[in-house]
Amino acid sequence: MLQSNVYPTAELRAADAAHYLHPFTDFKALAREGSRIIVKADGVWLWDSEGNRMLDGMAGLWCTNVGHGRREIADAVHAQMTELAYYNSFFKTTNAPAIRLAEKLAALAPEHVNRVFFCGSGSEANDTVLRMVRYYWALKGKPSKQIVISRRNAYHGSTVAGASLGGMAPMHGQGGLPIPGIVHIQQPYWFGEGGDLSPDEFGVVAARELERMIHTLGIDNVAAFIAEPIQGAGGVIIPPETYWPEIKRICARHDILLVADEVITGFGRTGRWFGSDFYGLEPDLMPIAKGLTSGTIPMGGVMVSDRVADVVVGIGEEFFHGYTYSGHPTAAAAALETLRIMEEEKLVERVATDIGPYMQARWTALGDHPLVGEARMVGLIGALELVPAKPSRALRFAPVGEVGTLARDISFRNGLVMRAVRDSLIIAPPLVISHAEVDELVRLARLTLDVTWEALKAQGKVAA
Ligand code: PXG
Repeated sequence: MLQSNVYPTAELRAADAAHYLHPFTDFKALAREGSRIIVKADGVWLWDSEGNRMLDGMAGLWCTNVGHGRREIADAVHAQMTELAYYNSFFKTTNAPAIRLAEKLAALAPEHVNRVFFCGSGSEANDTVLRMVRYYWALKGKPSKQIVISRRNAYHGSTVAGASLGGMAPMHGQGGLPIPGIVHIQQPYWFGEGGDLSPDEFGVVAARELERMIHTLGIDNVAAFIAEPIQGAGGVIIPPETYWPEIKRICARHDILLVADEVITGFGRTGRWFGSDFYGLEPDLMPIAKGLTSGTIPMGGVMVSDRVADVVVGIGEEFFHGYTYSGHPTAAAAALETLRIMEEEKLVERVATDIGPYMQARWTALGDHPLVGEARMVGLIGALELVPAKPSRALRFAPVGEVGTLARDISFRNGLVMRAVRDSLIIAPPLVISHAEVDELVRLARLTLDVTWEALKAQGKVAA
């Protein structure tokens, strides 16, 4: 067992506050409250420097799909680093793990997707997307097709292109984003924005906004539409069934490239290898990252369809784009081992037919709690919408986000890591989670709801 005195928590926290600028963090609040120092992880479990054990309901940050502490990946990385830790893929050079990984990804991806451009993260993948779609249309003799349409409350990364493609208003508010040439339409968030429409009616209405925007901008000016098959960071927004077929129709009709951002939905999260398989999207480009290496080593990529590759590879001369770490051999070795584990342990099938349905049944049963307006889950990605009263979707907590954060903090204290988005709680556990661990996760989630409910009752924010 971990001993808290092995890690000098107070000293580490002081150094953390003095020197380490954390991502997406309110620095004053962090310095006031002190950070939690994670020191060890195994399977679905995390330990902090004070010896507390927590169930990792978020698979790290939607990425440790094969579970923490996989020695096989450490061994593969060790072996690769001993042989060739790094070399680049510029100047007509390459390396064996990157080649094997590209070949493997082509085999796993939908039929019409057979190539990959490697990079270091999901954000870099989406920077690549922006450059590649514009390059594609220029090569096709349509250089005016420059604009990418995305959605409000989408998340596509934190670089300038990633944050611009994303639809997060607070991110746009810092630093004058989005950059020109990127516009945003309605998201298919029925629970929050569907009004009096049925989910199916709303799905069509939200999708048709794409068609309206294409007409407003002019077909000759629109390069692509980008979207996550299921929005992750935006709050696990699972679109109504009518949404994707209508989007597909609109993209095909107007000759707009469809980009499915698979950074979260890729690698088994939905019970298929890709969210695009789950929804039958047939996208032109698929940014990937996270689960590709199960979060062990940073790596991303853009999977490229034959339609785009035939132009970029077939007609193009040199695409002036690439990263020092494109096709990094050590990262590729981690990815190959991750994919080998996924196949050996049949993790995708497991999510589709075993642990997925098991968890969905238990998770959605939390919908009976007085605090829960909707409990939704596909594969192993889900959310609970917290509301002050039932059955209405119209009643919400004000100000938005306070109750979500309160519940998230209570959940941490109970030993379950969930993520809060607005006033919802998000879950996306490692795909290796056992049935007993699902039972424990759901027990802790219900405990969190009960404790939150009592706290809100004491504050007069819900009916007694
Ligand atoms: N696309 C999607 C769909 C993502 O979810 C990125 C791109 C960017 O990937 P990188 O590797 O550059 O971070 C992401 C990342 C959250 C959270 O709080 C989600 C992400 C990143 C950080 C925080 O839910 N998703």
